Amino acid sequence: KARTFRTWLEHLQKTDRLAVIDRKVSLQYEVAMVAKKLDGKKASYFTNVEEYDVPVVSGICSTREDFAEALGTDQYGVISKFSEAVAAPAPCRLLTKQEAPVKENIILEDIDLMKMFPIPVHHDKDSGNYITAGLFIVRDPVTRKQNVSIHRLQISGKNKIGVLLLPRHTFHLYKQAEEAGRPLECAIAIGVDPVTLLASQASTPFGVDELEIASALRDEPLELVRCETVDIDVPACAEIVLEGKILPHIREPEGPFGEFPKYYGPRTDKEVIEITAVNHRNNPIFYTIVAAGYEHLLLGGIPREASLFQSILQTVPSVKAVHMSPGGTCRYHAIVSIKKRNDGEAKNVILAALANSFDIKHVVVTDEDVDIFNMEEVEWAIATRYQADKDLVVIHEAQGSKLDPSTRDGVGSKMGFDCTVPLNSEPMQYLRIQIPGYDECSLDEYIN
Ligand code: FMN
Repeated sequence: KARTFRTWLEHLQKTDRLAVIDRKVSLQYEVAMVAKKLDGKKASYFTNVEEYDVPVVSGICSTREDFAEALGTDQYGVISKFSEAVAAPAPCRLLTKQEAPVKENIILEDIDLMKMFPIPVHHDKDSGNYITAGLFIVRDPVTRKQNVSIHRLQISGKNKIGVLLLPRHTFHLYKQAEEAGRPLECAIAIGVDPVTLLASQASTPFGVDELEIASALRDEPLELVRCETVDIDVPACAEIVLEGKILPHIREPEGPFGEFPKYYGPRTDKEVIEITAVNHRNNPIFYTIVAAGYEHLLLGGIPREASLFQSILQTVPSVKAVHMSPGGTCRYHAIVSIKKRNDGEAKNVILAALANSFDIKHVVVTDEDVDIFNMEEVEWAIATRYQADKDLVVIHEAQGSKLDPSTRDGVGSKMGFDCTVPLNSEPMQYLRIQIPGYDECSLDEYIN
């Protein structure tokens, strides 16, 4: 089902989760508007984008269940399946050019991205048209390992792109190249299967190839093919692959751009990519992720949960589940359930969670009976199992997310709520009220 972008779309259509929009739509806001209205409900497939023959798709996975299904598991198996793949990446398989669908069309001259593809404008203050769903692939020239991530890409000219590279793996490789006076070669793969898309977001030590994590998640090698103008291997079934290089010592204005916290990231001088080749399948489909939609949030959230779970496990082995909730942008709020065995343990969970990622700002720890994917249950635990004088942890002046507007350029406070029941409490004090037979009762037997 989830082998390629197209087979996943076919699967969504068969299961009535693909809304086909034949009405003519504008690239400016209208694609984003309709996709956002369908967010969390259905994927959108725009067949008639003003001035373009190429259709646009958005929202291919906008619920946790969608990702679970693509991974061949259920909601509760997502984190363990992802963690296993991160721990044991598997090799990819290189196809020949003739075997690779993305090589059906290769364009090396007169590249004009906006003429070729319907690249939308999403939010009112966005600086222009953005590619938001491209796997950004680079290679470490020393180890020859590839690195994959997603970056917002502003169309700045016919074959020129402005890119936001936060200081992680891709940025590190770019700085190495720039210091040596060289460009960093890159490839951008648009329209891949949801499993490969999710794998691109894995938090791994430097040197791990996320495409190999995709192979492990798929239980079969991901098929790759060599690029034309750069020394990079890309998913052979991608809809579109752009090839290019990030230029050394050049910075140009990029942004503002509506980001995952539902605020704008600022306009500043950023790195610039020159595109040297375009590859695409016959009848390509353009794929866009509307920033701050569930798809965007979950893509970051699920791999973060896998990494967070492993961090807490080292400190408190009785951790049961973790949830980075959408209201917390799937980055800033961590909810953790544990089977408490020692007093004080929940505070250790708070410390471990805050140490896992600078993005995590608020942590709520509950007992295992609380369904942490149900935010009403979480609020109930805060309301009835928490006292601010002894259950609150506050840390001042720590590094947080620069995209959180309430921080001072990323510096701000952290907070943890211990909502676990004291181990020595009276049994009746925290006994949940229960109606015998409630869980098994089916209303159909009582109401026609
Ligand atoms: N990270 C950035 O540095 N800049 C971006 O513009 C950016 N945009 C993203 C857009 C989407 C839709 C998603 C899902 C993620 C985005 N990210 C961005 C996050 C990175 O892709 C992600 O953190 C990745 O795991 C980093 O990989 P690396 O540590 O191997 O470099």
